[in-house]
Amino acid sequence: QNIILIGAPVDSGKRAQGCLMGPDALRVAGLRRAAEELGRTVLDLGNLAPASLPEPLPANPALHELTETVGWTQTLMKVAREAAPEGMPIFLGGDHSLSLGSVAGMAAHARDIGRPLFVLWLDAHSDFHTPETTTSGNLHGTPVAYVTGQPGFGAFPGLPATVPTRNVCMIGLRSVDAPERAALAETDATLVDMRMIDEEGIVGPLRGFLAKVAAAGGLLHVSLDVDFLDPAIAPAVGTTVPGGATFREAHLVLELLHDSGLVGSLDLVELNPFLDDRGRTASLMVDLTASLLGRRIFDRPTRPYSAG
Ligand code: DIR
Ligand code: MN
Ligand code: MN
Ligand code: MN
Repeated sequence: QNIILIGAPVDSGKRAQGCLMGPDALRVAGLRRAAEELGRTVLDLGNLAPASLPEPLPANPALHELTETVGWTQTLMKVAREAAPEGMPIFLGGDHSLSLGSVAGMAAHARDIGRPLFVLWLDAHSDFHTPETTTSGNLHGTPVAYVTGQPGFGAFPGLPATVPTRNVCMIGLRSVDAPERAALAETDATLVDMRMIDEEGIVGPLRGFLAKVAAAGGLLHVSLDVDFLDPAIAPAVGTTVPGGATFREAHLVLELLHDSGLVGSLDLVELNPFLDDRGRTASLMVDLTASLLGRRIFDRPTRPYSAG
């Protein structure tokens, strides 16, 4: 299957700047070559720009850069839906507000082909704020709420298809704000926090979710926030939270995702190259992507995921 690289230098989703350099850092770290070495044909669409709205939205002091983020959402929703029939889109962020558009567009694509979209959110944060509950005003904390159809997103494009919260699995959680916790408690999303990973390992919850996706004939979108990873191995992110996924936990997740054959699209988000240390975070994100695309030590018998 072709790989379609989509540069999304979104930097409007939070105050600290630098994620606009993310797509180029991922290219310099060798993303194209890694995919080609695994036998993929790679098409790079270059870096996109946000749509300009006919009129700027009324200034809302509670929300940072609303107009620009809405413009990005329009652009990415459209490009995702158009690219997905041609291959596997990889969205090169850019901060996590790019997922407002990438996931909305992939949900529309999934509806176009008659399959349900599932979302795996690999992140320290749940990103389940709405424009009404956010206290930071940073819209990178809102994409899961938007794509699942929570209220308060009137300024954003209407969704061609929403993702039911039961189709969402979050792994790596360790920073969830009170309104997000309360709202998530009312949903049937699968929530895997770091304590669960400490107690039971990361494989069980992931396999359980993949079995559910397979049983439903689903298409899986993976959204990988740099801060899913422990800051010791991934310093290049503005919102580091201690106690994240280890090097092997992260690779194992992406290796299992490869074996599942269910992944249709990927976001690589929140990489801030200005904060990196000789490119090591960018390189790790590329290596993790290679694991998703089938880089492995030895072949193993594949375990099929089934309803049982
Ligand atoms: C935080 C940020 N919960 C906020 N979320 C982040 O500002 O609402 N997500 N950093 O990855
Ligand atoms: Mn900004
Ligand atoms: Mn995030
Ligand atoms: Mn995060």
